[in-house]
Amino acid sequence: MSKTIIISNRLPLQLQIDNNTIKATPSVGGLATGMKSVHRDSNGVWIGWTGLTEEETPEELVDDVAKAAQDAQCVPVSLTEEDIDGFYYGFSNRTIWPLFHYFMEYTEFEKESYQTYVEVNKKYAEVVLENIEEGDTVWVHDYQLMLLPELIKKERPDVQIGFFLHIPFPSYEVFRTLPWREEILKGLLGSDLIGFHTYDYQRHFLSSVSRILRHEVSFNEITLKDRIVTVNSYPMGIDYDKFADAAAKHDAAKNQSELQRRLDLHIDSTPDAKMILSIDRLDYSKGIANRIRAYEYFLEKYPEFKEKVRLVMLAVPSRSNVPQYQLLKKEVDELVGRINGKFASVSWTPIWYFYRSMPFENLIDLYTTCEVALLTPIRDGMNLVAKEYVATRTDKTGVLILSEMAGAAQEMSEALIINPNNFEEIADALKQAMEMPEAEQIKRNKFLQKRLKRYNVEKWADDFMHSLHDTTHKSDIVKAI
Ligand code: ADQ
Repeated sequence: MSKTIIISNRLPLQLQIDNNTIKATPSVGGLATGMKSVHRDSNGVWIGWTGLTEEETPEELVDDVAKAAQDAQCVPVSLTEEDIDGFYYGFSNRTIWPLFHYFMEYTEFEKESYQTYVEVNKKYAEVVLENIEEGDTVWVHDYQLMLLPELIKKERPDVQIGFFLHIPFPSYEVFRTLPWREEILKGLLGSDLIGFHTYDYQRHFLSSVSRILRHEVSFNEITLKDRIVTVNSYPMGIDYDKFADAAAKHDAAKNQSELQRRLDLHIDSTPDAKMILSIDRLDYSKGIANRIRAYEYFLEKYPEFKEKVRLVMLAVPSRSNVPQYQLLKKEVDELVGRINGKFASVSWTPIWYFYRSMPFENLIDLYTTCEVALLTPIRDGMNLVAKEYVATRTDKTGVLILSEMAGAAQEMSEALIINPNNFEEIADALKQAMEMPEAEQIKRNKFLQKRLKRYNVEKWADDFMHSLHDTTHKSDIVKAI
């Protein structure tokens, strides 16, 4: 029976060693939840790294790692510390991530880390090739594995390969600066279908393929010697019901979390104050420092809102081995300290800053309690937090302020869309959000919710898989000609 093999840098489960035994916990990110149903229904495996390096895994636990992965229908790729250094912290996060998010000044071009990226992509390919059977379909995810499609196609031309990029694809003028631009494009073209979140990323990719590799490109197809590669956009959705149901249960719950009790205490003490929420990984692409400065500007421009607002900012630690992330952490700490010092009164702290990951229940507490969400990425492939916030607004109140640089902005025009570099616009949007009548909030969120519910993550995965299966027919036609 044919199956779908999913491949991503990390597996949808986290392995840890606790008391010399392997502990597995499921990952909760967008990719893991999104692909859950494809994974479950396809009787296929998910291939990726467990989070434990070879050095961290004692010899006697190697079989237990494989067993824990197998129990979750997964196959681990074994990586060393050196691999992770060059492949993950190196080429993926110091070259591709900043370049594809237009942070040229952070982009490092290092031959050694590219070399490790090549070697690690080969390690993934080895595991994939060991697990492929005739008629299987392969779905590769994200920027860490852009060479993988070609490596698989070379050995198994019979296998249907899909690739989805979760981050933006930059314009040709930016992409062309990459010393390994041809290798990356050729790697991706091993796929039969390449998917992006938005039409713009798709367009940028096609333009790079036509200018750098000189392949014939028409509309959304690239013609190679022996086959056609289809390129299309599939805006990723969320598990809408999971968020909406959790929010409905939250509203009805008698036993509230400690966080919710504390939030309620503050609401009781200042009933006419509003809470503005922001949630992201601590990443320079998310525009966190700019957001704090824009909030400061808002308090200066509209001082009547002092003591009437509170910015609740949740940042999840991320890639803390990369120097830019350490600098950003310092910058955010200082900004929060400075602004709280400048504006705070005995009864009011303008910014509540949490630097940690939070359990799902607490995310729901924050989503459902805060009247405004302020998401200001400088660049963002999609931004699922924007969608999750809207999905949890059970009574349809709440205002979403969203950067036009997030892929999500293209589908969420009822939000207040801002340019994250324009403090004037952000301050005015905050004022508009504070004063927006409830009827208008409801009207806007009604449209947003309807769209998010219809095009949820399952539909996204289904659409991609259907298109991937359709590409078989196109390539058969080319072969027949
Ligand atoms: P990310 O950059 O990680 O993803 P995002 O899309 O916002 O960004 O997803 C973050 C996820 O983590 C959300 O599902 C959110 O609920 C969760 N999360 C955030 N803060 C948390 C916290 N403190 N504790 C626990 N969970 C938290 C990349 C791209 C995005 C793209 C996604 C999916 O950069 O642009 O939308 O992939 O393709």
